[in-house]
Amino acid sequence: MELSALQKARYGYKPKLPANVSQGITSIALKQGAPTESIADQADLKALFKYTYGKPLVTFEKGTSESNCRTLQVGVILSGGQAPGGHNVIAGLYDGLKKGNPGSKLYGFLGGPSGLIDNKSVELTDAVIDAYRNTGGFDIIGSGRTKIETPEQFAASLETAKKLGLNAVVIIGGDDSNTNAALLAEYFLAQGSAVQVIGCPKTIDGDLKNEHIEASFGFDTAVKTYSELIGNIERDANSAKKYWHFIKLMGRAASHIALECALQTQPNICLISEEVEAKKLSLAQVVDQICDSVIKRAANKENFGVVLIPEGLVEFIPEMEALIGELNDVMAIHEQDFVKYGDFLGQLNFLSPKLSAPSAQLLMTLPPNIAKELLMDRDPHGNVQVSRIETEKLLIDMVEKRLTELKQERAYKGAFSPLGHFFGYEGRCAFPSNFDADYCYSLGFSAFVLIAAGLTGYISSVKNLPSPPDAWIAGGVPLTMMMNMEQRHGSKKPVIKKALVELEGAPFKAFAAMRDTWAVKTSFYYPGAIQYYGPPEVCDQTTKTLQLEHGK
Ligand code: FBP
Repeated sequence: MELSALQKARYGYKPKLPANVSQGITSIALKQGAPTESIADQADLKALFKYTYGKPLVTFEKGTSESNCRTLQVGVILSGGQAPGGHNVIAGLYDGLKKGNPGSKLYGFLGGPSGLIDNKSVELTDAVIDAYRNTGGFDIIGSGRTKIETPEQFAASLETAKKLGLNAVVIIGGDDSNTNAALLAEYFLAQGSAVQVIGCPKTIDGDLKNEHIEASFGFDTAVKTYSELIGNIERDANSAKKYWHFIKLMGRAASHIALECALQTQPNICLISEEVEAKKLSLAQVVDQICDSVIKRAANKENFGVVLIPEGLVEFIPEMEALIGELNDVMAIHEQDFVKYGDFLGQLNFLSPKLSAPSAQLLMTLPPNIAKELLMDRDPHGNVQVSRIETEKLLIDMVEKRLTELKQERAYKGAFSPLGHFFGYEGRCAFPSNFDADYCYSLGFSAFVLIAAGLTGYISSVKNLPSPPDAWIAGGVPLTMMMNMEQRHGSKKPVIKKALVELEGAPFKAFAAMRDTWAVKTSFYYPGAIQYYGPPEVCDQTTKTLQLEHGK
């Protein structure tokens, strides 16, 4: 295959490592902290995770550790949606293993967790790894969303690990996949197996973060890619002065992507799902908020603008949230019968009587395309596939109708030509930014050290991210520490808590301080494309979210 000039150049990029893992391989020693507790539901989680609950936080320090030179066999899985930098996690893990002992082996499970269940893997060699260094995508081994959940699947996973003689499995995934990693670690120990399980924090959504995991990888590159596109659209809007662009942005439940893109591009409106929920705003109130900006801008003869919409919005509008929650439970409980209905009307008639009266009424009054999208398959973790719900079209439709009403009420005379966009897949496989290239490589290398130290049930962590990489601190966080109990598929399950946008957090406050101005006055900001080569202020800037969260 012919390679692009950038791809060739990126092969030569040498990712930077934190100072606490960049000394000689036998000088990286483990430093243990105090035992930990889960963030909530401690008694339930202690009972469910008898072998892995309460382990200490760990970091690495200068010392001696011969165990880093053991011959190890490790399997790696890419799980869930693509995120820029996944290849570098694998490269960092591979380089760590080979530095420790050239006889160590890394196997890549094909197509996500199902590769472990079905024993489908390839050995990753120098040639394979070198062809994917610093590139986007998950195509090195593929990804998938299979959840390891039945007793048979757990047993098959252990069988595969035994057949390959694995010391450890590394699962690179989001909150659900790392929950799966925690369950697998516990299962292996409960079966008397020494196979270790280590997770890595991946997701463009940015919602796998907490005090110890400062960011999930891929967020940096994805938001920079979307912000470039939004900036370009803003400039087009400001040139032609005739369209209102409604841009839905990926991010699933959390609005981190939309918020970061707003901070980078200063659009007229950015809806934040978490605020909509906190203020219990109805769909009509959200629509009025947009109309207010359209009308005020029209008064200034600016019949154009940009609205950012987080893809999970519909799940946070109280009446929609109630409907989706009921649908999730009803569809899980009656799954066998529901799947028999192939057509939308049949499904609607089957489900409606099982819903509360307000939810049934709402489902019936929604535009048919939106109602249809709400009934689509859930993902294997029981989530609505919000990327497939055309919220931007729903809002365009409702804003158009409301503006017609407001022509009299508010003497609105402007023109409204809306265009809908959805940015999601465009950003998930971009060449990783220098930040993501370094961060991911460090996460992979840190995962190797955790394995060499004999740990299981941990997620690889790299902290102090707003500083340059040599000041980063690599280590590990017990997965159970990040868990609580939540309602899933109709019953309470242990899960890693999703980090949603905090309304008291600095990123939201910075946005809230400016949005009234942006809503009326054209204040667009054009960030341009990600730069890989050049001065650090152009190439190595972290996201505004990360900077603001760390008081920068
Ligand atoms: P992960 O949580 O697995 O990282 O996926 C992120 C995401 O890109 C979401 O933003 C989006 O809703 C979803 O994946 C889309 O899923 P799919 O790739 O299955 O269409």
